[in-house]
Amino acid sequence: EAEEEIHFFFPKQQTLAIIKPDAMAEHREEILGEIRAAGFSISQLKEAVLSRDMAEELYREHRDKPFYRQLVDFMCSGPCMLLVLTKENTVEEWRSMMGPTDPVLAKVTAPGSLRARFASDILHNALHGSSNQEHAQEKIHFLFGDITSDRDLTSNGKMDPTPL
Ligand code: IDP
Repeated sequence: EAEEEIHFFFPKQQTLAIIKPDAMAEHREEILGEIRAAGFSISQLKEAVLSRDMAEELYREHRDKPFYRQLVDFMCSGPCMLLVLTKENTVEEWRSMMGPTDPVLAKVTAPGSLRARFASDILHNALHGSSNQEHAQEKIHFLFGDITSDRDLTSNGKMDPTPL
């Protein structure tokens, strides 16, 4: 009797990841390496200095938080790397790979996570990742516009910086 192979197809999902200004100089190549090693496809990638307006829009959901102004200042303080990551369950997997928001907590509960390793404090925490699929789609569209081709830049190494 022939064995039947059962395939489960999970639709690929996209998330927005950002290497924040604090991690760009020292840790960007290592972070990109880890992203690739974890099996994410990097379907979009660009380096940019966010304008104030863009940072405000990116974190619009946090506009009433006490740290909103600091957060916007920080996100505009230098170049970021903006990435669209594609994988199964990518929103959740990328958040789990980043670890908790506060590196103090991350070091205790997720010592191998990227924030445990690379974040300085709860504000300067190295990385962004969308919290759900709806935000991911909205912010990807905001930062990249209509993505027509789903390029896989995973093995492409470096790209020329593309200022916004
Ligand atoms: P997340 O990035 O882990 O999803 P959020 O609560 O969505 O965390 O906060 C967005 C960003 O705002 C954080 O990544 C961090 O940079 C900053 N942030 C969050 N909480 C605080 C805080 O209590 N003080 C200062 N900055 C904060």
